[in-house]
Amino acid sequence: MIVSKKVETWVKEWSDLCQPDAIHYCDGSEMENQKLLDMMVSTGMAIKLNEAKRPGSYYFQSDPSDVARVENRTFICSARKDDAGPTNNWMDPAEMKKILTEEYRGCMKGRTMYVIPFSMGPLGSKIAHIGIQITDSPYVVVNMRIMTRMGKAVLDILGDGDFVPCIHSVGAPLQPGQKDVKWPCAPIEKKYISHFPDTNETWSFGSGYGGNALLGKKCFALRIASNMAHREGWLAEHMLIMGITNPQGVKRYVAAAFPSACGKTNLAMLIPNIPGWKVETVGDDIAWMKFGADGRLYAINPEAGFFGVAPFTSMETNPNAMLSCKANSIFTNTGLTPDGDIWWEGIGSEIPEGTITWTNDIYNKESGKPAAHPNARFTAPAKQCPVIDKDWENPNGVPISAFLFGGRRPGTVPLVYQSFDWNHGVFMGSIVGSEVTAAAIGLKAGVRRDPFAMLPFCGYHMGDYFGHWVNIGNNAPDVSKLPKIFNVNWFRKGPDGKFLWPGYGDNIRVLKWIFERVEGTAGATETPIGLIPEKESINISGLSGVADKMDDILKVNQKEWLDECELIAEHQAQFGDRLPKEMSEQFENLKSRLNG
Ligand code: TSX
Ligand code: MN
Repeated sequence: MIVSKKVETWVKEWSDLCQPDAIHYCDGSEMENQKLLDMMVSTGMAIKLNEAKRPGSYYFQSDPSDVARVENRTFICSARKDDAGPTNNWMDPAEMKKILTEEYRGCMKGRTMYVIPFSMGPLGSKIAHIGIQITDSPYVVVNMRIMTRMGKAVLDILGDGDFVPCIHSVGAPLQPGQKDVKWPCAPIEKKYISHFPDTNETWSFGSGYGGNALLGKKCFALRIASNMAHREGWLAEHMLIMGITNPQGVKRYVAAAFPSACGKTNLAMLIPNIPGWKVETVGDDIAWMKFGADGRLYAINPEAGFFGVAPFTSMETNPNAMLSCKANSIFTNTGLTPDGDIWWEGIGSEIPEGTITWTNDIYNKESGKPAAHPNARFTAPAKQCPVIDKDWENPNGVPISAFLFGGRRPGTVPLVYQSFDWNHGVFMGSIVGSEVTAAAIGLKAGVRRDPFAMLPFCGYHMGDYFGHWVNIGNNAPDVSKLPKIFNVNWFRKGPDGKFLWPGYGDNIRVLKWIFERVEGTAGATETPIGLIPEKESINISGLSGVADKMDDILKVNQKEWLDECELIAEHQAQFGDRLPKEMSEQFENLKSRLNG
């Protein structure tokens, strides 16, 4: 492979520090991938799944201490603490680099250093960016091969150009003769997921799991890219992208941001319950957006795969996700059945006798322990999704007509409402929140604010981020072509504690209203919080028992919203003088509309 002097020098610098036994430049080929998988099977790190049931697929169990992103070990190392904002951990970049340099010294002893050139976005797209990840984890290599465009073709495009450097080590060097474990990693206090926004770098140490280790995803495509986008005037967002086609064949694309556990992947692959409508998937997690020459906002999915939560994904809740991981997929921390397939809670079938749990025990119902870890994942190639959009790899992206925000809100928030204008929509994004149970966060239960679903992913001050969204509107080439902004809530509950709205495939009824608002053909009623559907402008034909609930599903209650305002005030206060004046104005306007 032809490697530029720049890349060679950089790799030399890191291999001198990390002292691996060998260096391997990844070409991305099928043969290389198979060799790595075979090697991991032979060392016991991976299990090959039954070729007849799950062709080309592999099973991994992580260390029990390394099962999720570690937000308390995630750092934004901007020059000034103020620029990281109140919602990020900050450390001085020089200090962090000093600590990590010592951690990285000799950290790859007994291991191979893999050099992974990757593109976030279609190769050669003007919206795409190239990174190179150094890692000592072969598991990371085979996942990055699914999640990004990876290998030789990327270096060919890069030439001697700039790339985003991503350094990763599991932080578990091997002494001569020391036997490896199936999932090497470092203890929690040695884990660091650090970002240097001023130099576009990511340094990750100590974890092999998901967003901590597959650095193209949350670290680069969101935390670093949000900084690049802020400086350069584009958007790097935690959003799915989907195409919606109406029965007349008119197609519009929407992008949607939801906090975790709201079913973003399910929405991205939704199978409509009303005839003639079609949904196609561009992406399920991240959107990078820039204005096109025609003045519209265009989005690409920077990823090439789905890293989806497995539990409760089933042929009922999301057949397209199940079919995406039918083959050539990686499963981490699911259960493993005796016939060599995977199983998880909510997969839609009884657990086979003798299933092995993610902790490598034989499943025992009485223990109360699940077979799959709640954050168990499938890594599946996007191209295997039955409803992948024909333009999902279009280097120009797809034009976005609407933004959707939402969360799990058992009360207060109606099924859908539209913003009055751009800044009001930005305000709606800025107050996104989701109901969490006490167990999930170890704090008091209630609404957890997750503005734009970017709380764990915005690589700079959240107040400045709101300002950036305001600026995108102010600087838009043509305000009339900006996406329209909506908030949705599939999770409102009635007095009986039951969900009012059927959700899933019936959400197309809401998307239809949004589509028709974009086209200018559906009616809306003004309320203090925004525009809600006119009675009868949401199609509920064929839904039993919903007609009587529509008033509750759509109601905007003054008292509930005045209470909500108290929470919004608390939320806004944390941003201090970095809260854009436009956001304070929006809040004042909301209160006066509620009181008016
Ligand atoms: O993903 C979900 N979506 C979006 C689908 C496109 N979920 C699962 C959330 C956890 C990941 C939902 N859960 C949705 C939803 O729209 N709605 C609900 C709540 C709900 C749960 C069960 C029912 C209805 C609503 N069952 C019956 O009505 C029978
Ligand atoms: Mn996500």
